[in-house]
Amino acid sequence: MLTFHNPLHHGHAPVHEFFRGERVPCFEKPARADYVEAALKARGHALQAPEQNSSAVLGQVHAPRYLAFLREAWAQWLALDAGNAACQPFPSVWPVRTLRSDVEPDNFVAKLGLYSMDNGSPLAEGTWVAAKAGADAALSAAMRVAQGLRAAFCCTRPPGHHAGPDFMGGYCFLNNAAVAAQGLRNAGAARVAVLDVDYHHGNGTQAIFYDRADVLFASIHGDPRTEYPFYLGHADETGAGQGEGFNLNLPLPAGTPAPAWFAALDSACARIAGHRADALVVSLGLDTFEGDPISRFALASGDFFRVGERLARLGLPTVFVLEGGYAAAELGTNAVNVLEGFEGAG
Ligand code: OKP
Ligand code: ZN
Repeated sequence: MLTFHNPLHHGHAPVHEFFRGERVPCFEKPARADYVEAALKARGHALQAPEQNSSAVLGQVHAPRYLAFLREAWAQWLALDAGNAACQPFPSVWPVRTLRSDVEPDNFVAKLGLYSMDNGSPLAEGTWVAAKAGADAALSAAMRVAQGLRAAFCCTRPPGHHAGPDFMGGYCFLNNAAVAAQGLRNAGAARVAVLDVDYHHGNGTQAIFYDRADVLFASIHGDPRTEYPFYLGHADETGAGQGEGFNLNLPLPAGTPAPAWFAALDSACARIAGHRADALVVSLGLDTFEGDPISRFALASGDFFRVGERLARLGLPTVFVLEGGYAAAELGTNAVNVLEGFEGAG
């Protein structure tokens, strides 16, 4: 499958995240994408550098002040205190209910709270450059599909589906799947569907398209009562305004075995077929794998071929965008199994 990779992802390499207040090594690490690239090459899939500039499309899915913040973030962090080059920034204050989020403070770590949904999305020196190149790769895949290719894959990190209109979160900064979907709309697709199969609900993608009828968002994920992102992803979130009926959440309990997961995939595919979409974007998280260290579904490596086969049966031009998956050494096998399952059923 034609794959656009992110040649700049290594610049996003924060050292630690927090678990129960303690520093632990980042789960979302450069080796993840390296493993996927290695598996793609080993199995004969060509890798290409991004060939589109996503700046304009980013402006359609993210708020201008958030994009400006992210672009300047590392420089502002360095300017805050001497010695910050060797440290990781951490938000100081989050503007929760009753606090104002319309006024952007000057203090960088306060601003970081304004634009963060969690304490677990560390910034590094190369975060903006890496995230921007990933969005460029996602748009590149979408444009090839818009031009008639059956399918393309965007192999990138950091992931994107938790990043909302004006916030980062869950290791995500720019919403690559939203960029792909909006790019397809701009290129003439009247209706687009985004299917998110990552273990974690794609709250950012849902938020970006929640009041729109042109982009259907469907997601299969761990029940937010017990799983990240906790504050979105329930079944009663069906869309708002014009977008009412164009959001489908299929939360499943942690520990759900593969057969029930595939039944949910059938339900999501039925809804997507009903949307009469012109194109499909798949937020391809592989953390549904039984060996994932931070997730609790039970797909085996061989099951991922069936995921690709089922998606191919929708018969839609399809853009795959890499999201999560933290069993790094198996990530490449699992990702390429989906892509080859899709191509084999094509
Ligand atoms: C991103 B994606 C584990 C903390 C997990 C957030 C998980 C984000 C997942 N100790 N924190 O959807 O795969
Ligand atoms: Zn995930």
